[in-house]
Amino acid sequence: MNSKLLVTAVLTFLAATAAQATPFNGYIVKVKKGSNFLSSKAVSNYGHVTKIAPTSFGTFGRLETNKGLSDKAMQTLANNPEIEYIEPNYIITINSDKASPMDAMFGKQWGMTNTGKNGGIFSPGVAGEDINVAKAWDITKGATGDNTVRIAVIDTGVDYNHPDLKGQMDVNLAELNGKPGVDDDGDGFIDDIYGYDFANKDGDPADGHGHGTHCAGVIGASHNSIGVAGVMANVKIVAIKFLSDAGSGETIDAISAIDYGIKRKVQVMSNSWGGGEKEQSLLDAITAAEQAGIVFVAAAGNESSNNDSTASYPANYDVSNVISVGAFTSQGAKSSFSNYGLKTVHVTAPGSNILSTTKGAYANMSGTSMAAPHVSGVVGLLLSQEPGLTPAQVRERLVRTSTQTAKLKSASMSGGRVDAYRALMNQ
Ligand SMILES: [Ca+2]
Ligand SMILES: [Ca+2]
Ligand SMILES: [Ca+2]
Repeated sequence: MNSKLLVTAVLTFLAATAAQATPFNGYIVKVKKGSNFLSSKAVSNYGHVTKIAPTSFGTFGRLETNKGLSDKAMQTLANNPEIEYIEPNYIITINSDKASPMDAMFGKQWGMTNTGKNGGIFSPGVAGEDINVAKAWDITKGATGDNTVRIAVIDTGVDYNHPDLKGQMDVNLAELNGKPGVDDDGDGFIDDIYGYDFANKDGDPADGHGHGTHCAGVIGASHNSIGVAGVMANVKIVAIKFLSDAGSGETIDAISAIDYGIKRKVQVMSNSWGGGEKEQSLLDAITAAEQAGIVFVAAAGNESSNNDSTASYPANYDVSNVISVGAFTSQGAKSSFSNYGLKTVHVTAPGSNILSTTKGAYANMSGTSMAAPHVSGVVGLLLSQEPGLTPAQVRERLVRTSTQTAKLKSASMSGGRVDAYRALMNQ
């Protein structure tokens, strides 16, 4: 009787964590009267009890683990006759201040919150030169994103098993629960659970390079107490690989990648790649995405050149859904490598010395490649709040609500840096 209730409680908790990653520190275990489970050897199979609270309404322990508990471990503990229940030990903050993510490395993410000290070894940074996203997260509705927003990372793949990304992926359940080697959902792609790999023509978009995983982390690394925090706490990332593990690819595969994103009904495509000349096929693919209402965010390029006079593709395709993104440093200046252009680069975002997820780890990377996913994340936040916006309206909003600065005046059309808070508030 009792155990049935406990199982329900566990399942409720699992559903809750899937919906939103609320930060917590270990687990609260309530033991039954007279139990010495908290000081027993059995508990060490799961972690360490670092706090015991004996109260008038029962005895509770804080169980800390290195990696969190698996669903199976939660179930086993919930079924233990000595335990009344187990649940996450949520972090509680005062209501008047912003709820900063508790992620261990968040303090190093200057692009999210620039403290003037976290810009890196060579440049401590200037406080406030960031995308103002912590303030955006304070707005209640849609402020940390929405699980209905799907963002395609079109790149070298994504490490979908990364502890900071595995809960953030868009999972094709028909394939997950289907048969290997069979196209279970009949979409034309075999075993495409997390996305697809157009470089190797298979259903596994794992990232052998690290670049795509870095971009994915900027957009949506889990707000979970470990590692880094993405612009969006709630998001569904689709991994679309067309660049090889060496970091290069072909247009033919790029257009397949875009087509696949349209089929997966993503709202945003994040593109941190470029090269080649103007091509009709790529223009057609981007136009098809536009007609499907998809925002196409593109890195402006890393040649330090003016895109108004020397076009960089795909950023320079003149389609209303393309948002071309240049990069700025922790000092608020245009990154030296970043392309610029008052007419053809729309906005700028953090791109120098950016900490994010990489293949099984974390690393700093620099490039307009890092700036673009910051913008993809902000677009995701905006579409969570206002799902009816057209790509052209999204672009106009980001340009108009950017915070203008003297240092970025001639870097892009916006004359400043993307501001998540102002974009969401439309001010
Ligand atoms: Ca399929
Ligand atoms: Ca299958
Ligand atoms: Ca995290």
